[in-house]
Amino acid sequence: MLNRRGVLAAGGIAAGVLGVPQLLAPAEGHEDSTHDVHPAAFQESKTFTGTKPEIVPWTRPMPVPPVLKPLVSTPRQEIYQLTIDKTTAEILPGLQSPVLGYGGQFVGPTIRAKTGRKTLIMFQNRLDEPANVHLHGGHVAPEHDGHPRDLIEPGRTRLYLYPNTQQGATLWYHDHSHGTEAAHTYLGLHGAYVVEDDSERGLNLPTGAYDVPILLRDIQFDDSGNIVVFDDPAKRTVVLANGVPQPYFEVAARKYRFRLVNSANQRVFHLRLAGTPFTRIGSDGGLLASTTEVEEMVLSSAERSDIVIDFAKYPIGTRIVLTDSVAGEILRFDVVRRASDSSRVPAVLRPLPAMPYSTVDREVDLFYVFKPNDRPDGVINGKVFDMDRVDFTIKRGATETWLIKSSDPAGVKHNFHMHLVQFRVLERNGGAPLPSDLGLKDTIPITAGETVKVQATFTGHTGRYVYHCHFLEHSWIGMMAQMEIVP
Ligand SMILES: [Cu+2]
Repeated sequence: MLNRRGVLAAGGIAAGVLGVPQLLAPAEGHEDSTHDVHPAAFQESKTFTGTKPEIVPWTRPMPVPPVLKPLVSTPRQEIYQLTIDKTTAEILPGLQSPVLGYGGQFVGPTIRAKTGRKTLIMFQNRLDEPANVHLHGGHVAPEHDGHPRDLIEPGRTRLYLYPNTQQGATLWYHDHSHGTEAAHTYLGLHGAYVVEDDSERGLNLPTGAYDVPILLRDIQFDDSGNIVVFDDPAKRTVVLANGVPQPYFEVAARKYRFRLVNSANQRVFHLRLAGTPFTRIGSDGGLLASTTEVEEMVLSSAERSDIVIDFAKYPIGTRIVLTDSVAGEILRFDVVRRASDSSRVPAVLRPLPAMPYSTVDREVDLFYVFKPNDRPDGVINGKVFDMDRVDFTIKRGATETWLIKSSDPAGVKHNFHMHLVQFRVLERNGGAPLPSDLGLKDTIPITAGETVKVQATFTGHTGRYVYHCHFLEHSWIGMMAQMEIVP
């Protein structure tokens, strides 16, 4: 069912022992004894044999992924070409690690789309195994959604059409190929996709060079500096900001909009900013109704948060460090120069769409099923993902309330991502939503014992889409299900 071949097939990339139970998190007393892939096969692909270079904090700048240039640009559509490559990246200083990358870049180029103008991207798969592309948070037709069954075979190309009929938002694109999505995304197939929206111009938020995506993720290296693909996620202790560990980012003393994306396979960031609150303006699906201050920003895998930091309040020479409760210091902003600034951060941003009356209630339960002498299954409502099974049939246009819960016996953290729609969190554990639940959402964290009530309206497209835990090693072992939107 699950294809492990792909884990290997990232050729030339070292991986650790396929300790799947550790990978899946803390299952006390669970013994792992079976592997579909012999660990020796991983060891053979190790590239580096010396000593892992030391990361010296704040010695390298944070790169800003370049914006992809269209081949054709008209007011109605833009056409792009992008490869899916094996490549290398200097993640540890002085070592070129074998990775995967869109356009040959470890953090893929940023695609800047516009509400009301189509984006067409011809992806060419230059890997030795199937891959595909999912626009996370995108409202797209099923054949362009990167459904796990829709693969781009090696050497082939596939055209993806993104209609951009949704409001401005920070989305991202990553691999979603069946059985290999976790390895591919971890090894580098991820990039930002920003939907710009002319209707937001009047707000006068920071733009241009002052609007910067920051993709945060983690990675594990062995003692020689080889990337470890599948081991205990707690060992993914190296946190990257746009592909570099502990970089600095030089800023002018003015306002910046940062689009934070948690692109880690399975991690919940708890971010803080040098004792000052974050000024939060956007979530997964676009702007919040109003600007919100938060002391700590919780961001689980695949969630996004747009923030504004006004560096004008700091003297030149000030250094402001972004920290995570587990990883510690991950990124430093260095205020290096003065700059004029006519941008603003309005208190009121954009009203959220009205919520229609919900007519259908559903329940979704994410958990593990542990088995003796085997890896656990990830299940939703007791079932392992089956591409040929439709779990929920939904009438197009319907508004539904889903109770998302996790009765996980091992107390494992999960999260939940629904394709096609942006939903709203109505309640968490019977009470008010968390600050991180505000606005339009497509992904939320869900810890064992929690219940989260969300509401979604399934407008537009018909067809089959998946919903799943976005801890990608969890969806990889089955914690995914399928809905079909019918006319
Ligand atoms: Cu999970």
